Amino acid sequence: MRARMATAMALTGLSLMMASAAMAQGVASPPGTPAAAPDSRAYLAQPLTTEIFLADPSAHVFDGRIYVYGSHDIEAPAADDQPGKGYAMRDYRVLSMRIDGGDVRVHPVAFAVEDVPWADRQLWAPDAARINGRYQVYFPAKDHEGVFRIGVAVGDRPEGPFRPEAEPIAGAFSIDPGVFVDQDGAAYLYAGGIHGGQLQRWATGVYDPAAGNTDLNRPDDPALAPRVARLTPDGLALAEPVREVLIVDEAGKPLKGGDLDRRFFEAAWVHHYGGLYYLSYSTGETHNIAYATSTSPYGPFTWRGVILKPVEGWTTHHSVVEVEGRWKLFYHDTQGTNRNTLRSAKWTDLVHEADGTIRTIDPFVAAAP
Ligand code: FUB
Repeated sequence: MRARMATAMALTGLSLMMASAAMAQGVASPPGTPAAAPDSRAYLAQPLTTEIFLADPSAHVFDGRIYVYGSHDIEAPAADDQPGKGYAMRDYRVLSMRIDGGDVRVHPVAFAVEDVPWADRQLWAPDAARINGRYQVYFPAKDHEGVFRIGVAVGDRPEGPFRPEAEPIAGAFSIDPGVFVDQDGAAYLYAGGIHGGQLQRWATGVYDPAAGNTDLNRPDDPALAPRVARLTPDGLALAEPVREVLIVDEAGKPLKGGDLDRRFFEAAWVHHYGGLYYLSYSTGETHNIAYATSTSPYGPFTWRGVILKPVEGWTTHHSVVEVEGRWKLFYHDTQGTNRNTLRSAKWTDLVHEADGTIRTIDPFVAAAP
């Protein structure tokens, strides 16, 4: 908790991230400049690369190599006229590395906002999947009316380049797409994020800007939930209307909007382990990566606990991936920058316990004496 105090004190939600760049203390170190962890602690892991800033890491293993798809963070002018405006990413870069973490490569621009006819700005957290032998990147961006939509871009190689489709995916909206390919080959698109991610504006199924920049402001009602839909076999469209992914407590009751320690904020990710589907996500202003389990990819998912305690920086976003029999957590923090919008991707081991829970990870360790 103390780790992000410098920035979190002034922030209450992604809706205020437009202010974050302006208020952030300190100057970004150029990539390559290491930094000490706060409070005499040490970071659990180091950035995968210091060549660029890469956030929201979605990792996949393709043909024996790890590929990390993430947001390419850049220095952007701060502004406070729009939630999240400081997160002004303009292109995607893919990182790849050997299974053991060696031979890290940052590949050339995979595609840029100029390549996407429908998109205007803010290429936020992407994911990728291999479907029918092609590599497809799913990504959110604001359209020319300022509405977050989700697009797909297709390539022949895992590192790109990718050709964006001319239109966003019909029926998909908000941010943070995550694609889960089940054992039977069916692919599911999860998405959503409240506050700057605009999910609250889709509560009725129709976009309503009057719903504002936070949530529904109904703390005793069920929380806003991520959306899911099965994809068509080519992965380019939804095969069905999106539905809500319900997250419930131990008694089967939906988590409430005011349950800030447990309710969904953004960054939905699904993996399958030991016969269960695991949905993990950021809790936003409480800065945890939480998880819930289900026997169906559609849910309902029952809240189980915390995978990752708060990292340095306001946002937290992750992926959970099996790498040749060992499970890994990919995540990000603001090591070396003290800027919420300049983040670096990291990885560490993740342990599934025998009872189906996941061992909680602390992104800090005690510093050596
Ligand atoms: O990187 C921009 C946004 O910040 C992502 O879409 C969210 O998940 C948060 O990490």
